[in-house]
Amino acid sequence: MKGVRMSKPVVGILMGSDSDLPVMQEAVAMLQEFGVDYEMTVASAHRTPKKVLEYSVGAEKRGIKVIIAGAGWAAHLAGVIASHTTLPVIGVPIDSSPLRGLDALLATAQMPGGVPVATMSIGKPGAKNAGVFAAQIIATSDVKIANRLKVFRVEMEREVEEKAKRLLAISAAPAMKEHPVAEAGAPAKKKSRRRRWKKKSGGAAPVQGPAA
Ligand code: RP5
Repeated sequence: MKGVRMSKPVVGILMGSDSDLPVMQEAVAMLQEFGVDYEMTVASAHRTPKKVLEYSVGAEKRGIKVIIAGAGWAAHLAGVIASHTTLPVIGVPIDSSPLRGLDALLATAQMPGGVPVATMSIGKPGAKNAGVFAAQIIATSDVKIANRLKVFRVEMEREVEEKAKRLLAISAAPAMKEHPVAEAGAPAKKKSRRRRWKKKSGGAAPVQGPAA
């Protein structure tokens, strides 16, 4: 993948391979939503260590304020970047290996004291949060972006309320059983242990109390 660069990027997005792009695209979408300028390229801690070093050392001087690093497998990318810069580094563990990102999560999160990586959750939601989190950092000195983040929260709240209203309407309707959410809903109520015992023995169930 060729590097992508906006006019005055303040967030740098690095990923270990172009195969990580479908996940990291979520971070890009968030930065675009909040109007944060970013640049993006492929750099691998293992395959192109010199590029990672050069990028990390030069980023601050070029005006980058936050670095997002996404990698899969033994994901050392975010940690290696963090070791070369004091810029905040956000790590996204990518679910590209047979271990479905658990390896990348541990490799990204388990940094030794003194060299932090703000580790997001595995995969697309993590990449999305990386974009939001980077915007939140930039927003500490940019009121326009701060306001967009506030609008984003309000919209999220409204969406959840709409979902709740839809669910209420479904549960009130007679055809509720046909709705997939309702069908997959609460399992049939289990009889209590006390009632089951009573039925089996034909007598009163024992009442649990302190041992004599
Ligand atoms: C990691 O290895 C990359 O971040 C990617 O998730 C994974 C696989 O890379 P490719 O073999 O697809 O290039 O370094």
